[in-house]
Amino acid sequence: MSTNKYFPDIKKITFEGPETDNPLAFTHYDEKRVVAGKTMKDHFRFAVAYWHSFCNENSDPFGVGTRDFPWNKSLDPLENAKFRVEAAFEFITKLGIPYYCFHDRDLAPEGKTITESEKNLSQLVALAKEHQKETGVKLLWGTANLFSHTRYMNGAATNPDFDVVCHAAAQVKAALDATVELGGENYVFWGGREGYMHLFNTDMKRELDHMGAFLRAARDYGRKIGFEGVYLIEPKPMEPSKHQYDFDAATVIGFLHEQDLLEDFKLNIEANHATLASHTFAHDVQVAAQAGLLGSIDANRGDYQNGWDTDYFPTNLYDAAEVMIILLEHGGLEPGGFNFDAKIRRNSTDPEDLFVAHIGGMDTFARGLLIADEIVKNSDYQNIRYGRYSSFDDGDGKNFEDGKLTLEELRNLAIRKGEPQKRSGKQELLENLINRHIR
Ligand code: XLS
Ligand code: NI
Ligand code: NI
Repeated sequence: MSTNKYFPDIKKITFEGPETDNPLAFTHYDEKRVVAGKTMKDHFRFAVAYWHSFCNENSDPFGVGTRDFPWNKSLDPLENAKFRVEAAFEFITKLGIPYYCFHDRDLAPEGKTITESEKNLSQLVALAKEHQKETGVKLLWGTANLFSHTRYMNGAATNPDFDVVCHAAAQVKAALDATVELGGENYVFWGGREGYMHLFNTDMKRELDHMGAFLRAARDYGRKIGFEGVYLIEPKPMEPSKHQYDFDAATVIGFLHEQDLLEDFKLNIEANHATLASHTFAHDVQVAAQAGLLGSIDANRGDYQNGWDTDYFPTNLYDAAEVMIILLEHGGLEPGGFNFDAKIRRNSTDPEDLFVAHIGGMDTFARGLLIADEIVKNSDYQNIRYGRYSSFDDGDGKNFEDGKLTLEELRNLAIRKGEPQKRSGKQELLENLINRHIR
């Protein structure tokens, strides 16, 4: 373990099982336990989000941050960034989570010039690399923060000003260099400011084409420097822009087709972004998975009453089980994982709260996996769900699926077959069946 300075009261978190009342132990996440042919560790590939856990002091539009950051010891932000790496790796190893994710600006502060920013980042990358080597912790994905700085107020890759696009490219280049240097398995694009506030001042078609050109250039550069991982686009429908271009999974898949990016890109589905788009978490996971494009997951949850990106830690077993069923049916996430893009609440100010929150999230998904495995293996769920389509398995139904029947032929079949029988959709039966397994 790297240090014992920043969370001195916390020992290594271990699995104690469902009966424990120790809040600093796992009840269900047992990294070595094999479920459906894989260890829990490999099913989830859980990651800590550097920004929420180590950069976000929990300020909100109404007040300054409430968290104490013992790693902010210096007046020099670059020095603090070095302490922050130490603190992060202490947390990560104590929690026993195998991965982390960062934005360039989480790891190192922006300098006065592009070159200075690049230097800052490479210093911190070198340090993070040492810690990774020492602890065995790995980088799930890197990304560039193309939304906080004022220069991006009108967009980054979709900015109407070419100079800003160049600046964004410089940042992505450095973030890709950092990701490759640290052995990152994926690279994420979340288009925070890629969208518009009003159509009156926006050439949407041109902006979308610029985004495509930008992503193709980034892809080519990454491949040139040896990035073999997956590029991920993270959909979100609104906030900070009124209308974000990467609205939801279906929109992004259409965009990837149109811009010829399907070979290299997949999706990073965030629970709270799916719900902001008026979908369920499971809906967007399903849309991505059935297209063969489910890359990774940002695990968090929204709030039934609040219409913004609350980024709560996930605690909903029903949602977790539903999503884990989809993952079991579609063969998992690798090289993606479950990144906790989630933050503790503003009034959660004890150092242990960050541990408790992650433990809760990991246990929720571990339970979700156990429930899903039971449902898939030992219930009628799949038979009822997929059995509804059995009339397409052979005969004319199969011919239709294979594109062999014309509209006239279908019409003639309708006459021959007569009025279809009523067939129940069995929704309540399935809902009850799922609930019976949630225990
Ligand atoms: C914000 C996004 C962001 C991305 C990474 O809503 O979820 O955190 O995951 O830029
Ligand atoms: Ni996210
Ligand atoms: Ni989010």
